[in-house]
Amino acid sequence: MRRKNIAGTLVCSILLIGLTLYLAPSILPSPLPVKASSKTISLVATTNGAYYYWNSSNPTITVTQGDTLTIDVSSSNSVAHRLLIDLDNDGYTDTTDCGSVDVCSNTVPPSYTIPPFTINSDPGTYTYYCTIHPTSMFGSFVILSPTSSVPDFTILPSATSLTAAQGSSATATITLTSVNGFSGSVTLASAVSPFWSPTILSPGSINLSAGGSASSTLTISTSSPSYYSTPVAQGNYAVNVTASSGSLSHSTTVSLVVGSTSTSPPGSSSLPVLPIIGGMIGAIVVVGVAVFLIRRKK
Ligand SMILES: [Cu+2]
Repeated sequence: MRRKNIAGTLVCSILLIGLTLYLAPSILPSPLPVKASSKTISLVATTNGAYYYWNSSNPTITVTQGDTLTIDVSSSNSVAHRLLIDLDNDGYTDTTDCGSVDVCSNTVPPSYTIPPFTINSDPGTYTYYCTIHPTSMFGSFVILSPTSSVPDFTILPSATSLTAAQGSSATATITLTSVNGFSGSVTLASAVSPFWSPTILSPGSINLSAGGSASSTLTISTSSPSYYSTPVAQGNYAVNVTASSGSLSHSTTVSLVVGSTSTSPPGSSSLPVLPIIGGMIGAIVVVGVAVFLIRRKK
């Protein structure tokens, strides 16, 4: 009896794990946008050859709107320097807006720490200076939007699996969607493996507008190509569709099952297989737990 209980527990556990894995993809959270954070940067006035620079090379400072920033300003020499971040784009000469719009340090040396402040200015590229050496000590101050990152696009087929009889054709819609403000021309290409016939994408090039989406129709003919005497063989094929724009490239694969002209293609059952399996697993788990509990009572 004891051995049976252990076996029952084991079976229930395995079934529960199976059910969890089956349900998991639908309950996983989607990725979150980049969030603002607290940052501390340090700028040191240094000598490089005949000129003064910030940190030897005037590095580009990149922050995200909403960030809380602390800036440590210091000098490696005895000459006076003063940092000004020109957030209203009126140049380094106007120091009357220091502390209201522009962010400024006191004169260094000695070193000075600008107390933590929140980046509220619009995303964009600004300039930071030394108000005393503005022709050599200046660099870019970039504010990124907190919600968007790199402009990109996604590719999504209307179906991941297609079926077609020999001598006919199969179609799917390929949808491209702009992400993070992407806009531009995207070129589409497709190939079937193992190779047996060309595919058609109409249109073959899509102009995406920022935030928009557009589609192309993928058609795969299973008619015998004119240079073959035999029709396209029955079996499983993979159709790969690639969308590219500049250095960006994304692809998706649609599986294709070619069946005979008279019978239904293999594996093309119209019954939704996964939900049925899920339901069966669920039922087995319920029965298993019930049997286990009843036995335990005895
Ligand atoms: Cu300076």
